[in-house]
Amino acid sequence: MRYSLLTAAITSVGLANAHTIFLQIEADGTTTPVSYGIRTPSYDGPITDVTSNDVACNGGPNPTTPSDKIINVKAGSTVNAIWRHTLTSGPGDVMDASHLGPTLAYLKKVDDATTDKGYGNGWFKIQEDGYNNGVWGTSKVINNQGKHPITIPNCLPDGQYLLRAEMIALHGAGSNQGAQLYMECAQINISGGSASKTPTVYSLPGIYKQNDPGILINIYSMNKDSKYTIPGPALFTC
Ligand SMILES: [Cu+2]
Repeated sequence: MRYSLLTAAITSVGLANAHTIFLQIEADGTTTPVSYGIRTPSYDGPITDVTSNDVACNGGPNPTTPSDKIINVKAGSTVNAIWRHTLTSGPGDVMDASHLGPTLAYLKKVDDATTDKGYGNGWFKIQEDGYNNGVWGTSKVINNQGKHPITIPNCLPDGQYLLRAEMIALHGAGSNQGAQLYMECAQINISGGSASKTPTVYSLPGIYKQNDPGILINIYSMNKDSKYTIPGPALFTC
């Protein structure tokens, strides 16, 4: 009872004003302007239906604005996806601390990053940070001024990709469609890669199921030694 009351209280706060948007990239020492090369919505709400096309690059209930810009990224470098509560928030306002869960990142090779719809086949996971020693991946991003580090693999073919950065908030995930998925897609051009490995690719929607153990979960029954199963396919590595 105690847990469910707590969950309900936190969930209502989360619905009101505690969401987040991936709106900038820091690459090679430069931080892009807000929404530059990233399809950002003006409303910061989550996607909760993991079977919807909107789970790829947001949209639907949160319409996104297209961008004709592409962000250059070096293969093998670590970039930061930068998250903020709203399009005008500062680094001290990333996401409400109640929003506990994993961080993830995916790539999709595309012909034209400015026009590819995003949803469908072609995605592979390049970063994940779940629950370690009682600390969630999202807490690290909140405590790191919204910076979500993502290493671009050095073994991919050069060219245009969509980079999908994601945070999944599990504060209300004990009930069906209670997990809050936050994601945006950045339009990037990778250069300097060795093109020596081909990733196995997956479909978005498709990689998540509503009852995945990392999606449908009561996090309030966990302790610091609990194991958490990060959703989605295995991590691609070079
Ligand atoms: Cu929220």
